Amino acid sequence: MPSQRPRKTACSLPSLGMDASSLCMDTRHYLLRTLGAEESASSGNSVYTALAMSLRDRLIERWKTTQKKVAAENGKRTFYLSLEFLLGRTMGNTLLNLGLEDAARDMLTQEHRKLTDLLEVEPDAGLGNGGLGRLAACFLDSCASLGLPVTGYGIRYDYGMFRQEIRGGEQLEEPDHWLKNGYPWELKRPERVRRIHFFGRSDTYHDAHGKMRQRWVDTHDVLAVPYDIPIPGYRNDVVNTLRLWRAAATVIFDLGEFNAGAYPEAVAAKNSAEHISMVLYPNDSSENGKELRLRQQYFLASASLQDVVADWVAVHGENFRDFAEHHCFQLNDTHPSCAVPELMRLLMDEHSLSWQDAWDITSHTMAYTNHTLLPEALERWSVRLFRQLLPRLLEIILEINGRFLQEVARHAPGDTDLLRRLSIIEEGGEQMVRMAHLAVVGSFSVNGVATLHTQLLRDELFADFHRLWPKKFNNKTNGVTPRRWLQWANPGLRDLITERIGPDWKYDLERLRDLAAAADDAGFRKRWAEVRRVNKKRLAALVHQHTGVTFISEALVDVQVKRIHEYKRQLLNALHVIHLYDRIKRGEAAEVTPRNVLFAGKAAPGYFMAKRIIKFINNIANVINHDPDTEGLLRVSFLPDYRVSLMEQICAATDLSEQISTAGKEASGTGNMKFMMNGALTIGTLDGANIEIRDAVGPEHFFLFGLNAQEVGQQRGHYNPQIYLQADHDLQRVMDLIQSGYFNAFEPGIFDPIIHAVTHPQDPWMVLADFTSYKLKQREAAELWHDQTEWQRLSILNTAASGVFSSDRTIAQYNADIWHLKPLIMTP
Ligand code: GPQ
Repeated sequence: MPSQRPRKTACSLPSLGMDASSLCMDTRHYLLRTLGAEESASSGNSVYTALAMSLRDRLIERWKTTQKKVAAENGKRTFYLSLEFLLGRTMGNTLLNLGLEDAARDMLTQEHRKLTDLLEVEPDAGLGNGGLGRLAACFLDSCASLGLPVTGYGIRYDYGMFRQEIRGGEQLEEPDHWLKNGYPWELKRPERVRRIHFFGRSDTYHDAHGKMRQRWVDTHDVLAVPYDIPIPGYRNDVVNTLRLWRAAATVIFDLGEFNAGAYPEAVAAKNSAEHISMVLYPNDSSENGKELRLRQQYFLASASLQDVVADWVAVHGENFRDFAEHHCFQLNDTHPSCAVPELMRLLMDEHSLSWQDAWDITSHTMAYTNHTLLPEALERWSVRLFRQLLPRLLEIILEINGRFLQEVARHAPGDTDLLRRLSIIEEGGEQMVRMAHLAVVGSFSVNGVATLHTQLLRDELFADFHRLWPKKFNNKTNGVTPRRWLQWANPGLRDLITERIGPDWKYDLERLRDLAAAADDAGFRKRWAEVRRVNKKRLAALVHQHTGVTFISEALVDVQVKRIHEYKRQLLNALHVIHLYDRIKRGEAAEVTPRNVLFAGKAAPGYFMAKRIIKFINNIANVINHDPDTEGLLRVSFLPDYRVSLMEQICAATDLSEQISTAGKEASGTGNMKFMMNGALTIGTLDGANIEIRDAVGPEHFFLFGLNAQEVGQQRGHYNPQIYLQADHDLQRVMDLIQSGYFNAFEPGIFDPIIHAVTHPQDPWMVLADFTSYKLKQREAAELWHDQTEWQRLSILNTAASGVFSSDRTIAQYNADIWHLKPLIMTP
């Protein structure tokens, strides 16, 4: 073993202090000497940037040590490939994980500044749509906190998720130029740039040994430039990497065109290369099908795999024998599943492996997570587009499919229908590549994200595959990071919990169970309620600031925040709100429990119904909030621009969490977990992780309603909403009110599509079927609210039972069943 003594250098750097005064010195250094700010008149933005730079130095120190350790251990590593990482803000999380929160606060107090103000300067990194992207961010936090050598790979979009404004009750989309003031948390790595091919053709040639081989020629290339974001673990000195790729032109200008006077054309060519990483597609759980999106997908897959393969070759040369033992690629849905044929291509075309050797490696390193059963979200790309854009990849996909179908045919001779169903290529109309089939065939593991969801994958979506390879399928119920979603979002509750049960829960969330005993302690309940009351006041101020709606103090805070989608059934909630209003108007005010109903969420810009639902909610809110009869009884608001940093405030202040999707449609849900962790009670269907939430807290502590997934399945084809309408007089009144134009007095007809959606027999979301049981459960919840002793008791029991929904548990399971990584133990 060669000695590890550091090389002698002219000067060595002292390690950075972790106290307020070191932080203060460094921050002042950056503020005054690097940013050149004036001592007396520095803006919040420059102080934020200077503090971020001091924190980044501390991250980089630990990052280097972690990298060295990973290299020295030479163990297995996982690469999490995702088109989305919904990071939100980074400063607070960094302070929390490095243990520098108090130091930063003290330092700022001395400067007569408030940490809370500074944190507001940071824009959210909105590089994702919703649950899938946020899950990736939670997973990175958990991997680092568990000391697992996991690297995230994604795209550095210039424009993240659009900013939502509400005007006249309608959604307006504004581009989110989140990088406009610079992003102090990233480091550009120009020396690790990669070249990505597009177009061209596949060429057959004979290599030096006379062997016939394929290569991809006449390509148009784009460069992929990596930017690294450090991902710190929770107080363990581990810092992992999120590497995001940005597209750049291969040559700045086409000199030929430039000299011929075609200057604008030359500049345009540069722009067209850079378009690849320009903008995140704002579709959530729905396919988009645009060519640029396929370019993004291949760009990510190719750049990331080239990066990993280059690192391997740098150490092991062209010997790939142990490559599979050292690598796992976790595919976050099918979006990065070009990785399957791309790894084949790199190994065969660029590193001369045989098909069989390349396939052994690929099919033992790829693992696929499915996040939805909705048919509209299952990605399919036309063979025609593939042939034009990625001709060599298509060739490989067709070969994978040919060999796979041969294997199936050996299993089930003569069953041509089975072959048709399993094929990676869909025939019939235009030939399409089924990306989910490609991912299943190419991976050694396929997982769903909640127990019910995985069961439905096995029994329905992938039933044929499951019969073929039962052991490939496994469940990994989602989780959320308790650092951001409890400790950071709810410091009041965090400190109260620690006071009661000690600090161990911060390292093992299942220890929250020790809190259950405190649910019967009146003194503790009182303090619990007080913390939540303060959080609710803060939320009320936020809602007032952004919507002008004044929440009723001490009233039940009833919240549904998530992407707007018909399957999530914001409409069911809206119908219930109208029902409450109707009760007030018809003289039952005394029986209505005071309630603030909060909605928030973005609609995909091209999703007509989702946008109309936003308009519907806003019109309802407008009528109700302006009717004096509702004073002190009912307030409704739609908070614009829902994002990670808003959820941090919302989840800490919610009493009743609405998880009301049509059973069988929400793969898991993760917002449901954030609310539970912070002590909300849930009203929900037997869908996704709701089922596991209910099991964990106890069925008697969960407001369950609605059809289950099996019943929804049975109704399909003979669903008749009229039956439900006729059976519930309250529902009839609600529909009549909408029909009468009560909520659209000056906008005739605008809610006809909504009336049609819920009343026609093809409504796949069966909104009316669940109305009556929803209404009755809501009434139960409202009654319980009057018994504050019992409500607070259940609130504590929810938090106490939420430990299993830590993403640390999820990641530990990924590691035990799929990745098999050895945790890094960092010793100082
Ligand atoms: N999910 Cl396929 C998304 O947020 N976007 C997507 O494109 C797809 C799934 C969600 C899914 O709807 C939720 O039920 C899950 O909790 C979440 O992924 C994470 O698994």
